[in-house]
Amino acid sequence: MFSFFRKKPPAPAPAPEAGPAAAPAPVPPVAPQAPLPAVVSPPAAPAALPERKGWLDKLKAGLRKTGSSIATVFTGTQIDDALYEELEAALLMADTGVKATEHLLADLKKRVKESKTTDPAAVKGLLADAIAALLAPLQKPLVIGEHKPTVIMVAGVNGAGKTTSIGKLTRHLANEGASVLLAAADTFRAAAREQLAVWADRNTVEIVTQEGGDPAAVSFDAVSAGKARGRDVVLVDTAGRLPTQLHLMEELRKIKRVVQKADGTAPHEVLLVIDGNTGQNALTQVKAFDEALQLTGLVITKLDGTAKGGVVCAIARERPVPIYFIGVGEKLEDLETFNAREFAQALLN
Ligand SMILES: Nc1nc2c(ncn2[C@@H]2O[C@H](COP(=O)(O)OP(=O)(O)OP(=O)(O)O)[C@@H](O)[C@H]2O)c(=O)[nH]1
Ligand SMILES: [Mg+2]
Repeated sequence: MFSFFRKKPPAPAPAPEAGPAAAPAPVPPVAPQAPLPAVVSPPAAPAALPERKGWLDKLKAGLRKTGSSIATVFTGTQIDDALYEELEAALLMADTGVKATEHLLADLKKRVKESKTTDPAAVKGLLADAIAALLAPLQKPLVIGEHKPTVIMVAGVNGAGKTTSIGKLTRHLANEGASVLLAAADTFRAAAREQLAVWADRNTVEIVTQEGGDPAAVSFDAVSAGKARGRDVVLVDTAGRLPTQLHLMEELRKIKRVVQKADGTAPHEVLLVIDGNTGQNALTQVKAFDEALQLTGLVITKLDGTAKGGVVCAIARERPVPIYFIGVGEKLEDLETFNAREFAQALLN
């Protein structure tokens, strides 16, 4: 289950100033809607639910494909320098990065000392604690309903899984009774618009699209339409780009500015989607997109593949942007909320 929760809609925002884009198509006025019911998913402990367990197994299987050598470090009989050296190598191999690895080793040694354990198997449990503590600040629910609409802008490099994640997210939001409007701001490729339209179709939500249009103009229209039609969520899908493509990064900043012109409080969330298989480069992406857009959250996809997962520790240590969701497959249901403890356990599986 998703830990979305909704708060009461805020007081109406002041009318926006005229936007730079062509005036959006007139939208019929709608009667004010009743506030959405508060949906607060049960906190933590969902591991017993079969659905979540299935997801956890997928994550474990995915992380295990790396030949996960972290767990094998603890099969010996002694806690000695060799164990810590082996662990250091295993963490580095799993893309944890130098800084997070150093932090985890120091924290682990402290925990071992405090617990006075002499059993390597117990050290594994203590490492899980250390990783869970490191990752805890990244565990944060995506809040829907504080603003109407909640405008979520989605960015990332090519093929990271942006459009797929938007589709999955839309389905979960729709399941919770939220009305969703999609903005096809990836106007580069006709295929991209069509792909999003398929997701919109599957989820019976609306889509704002504009053939060959300007991504910022499409976003402006979508946010304006979302406001006028009283939608709960507007999701803006953008085209993939590398942080080194400076003009394309500037284009993202423009989309963000224009969205803000359509709604002074938006975007409420700026998400970066990262392919879990990107290794240490994922951290570079987080830093670059964060500097350009001030990210509010991350989605890490393809953790069912050969992802090593350790990079999540590097992100926690060096650029702790919350991870709202993780993707563990291509199907609609293969998106889950991030749980620090579960992830730590899956990493050491
Ligand atoms: N195995 C797996 N595949 C995924 C996951 N998320 C996305 N994919 C696949 O990754 C590929 C790219 O996904 P898209 O959603 O099109 O990626 P995108 O970021 O929108 O790509 P561009 O718009 O071209 O930049 C597709 O084949 C998806 O099915 C996941 O969690 N697991
Ligand atoms: Mg896409």
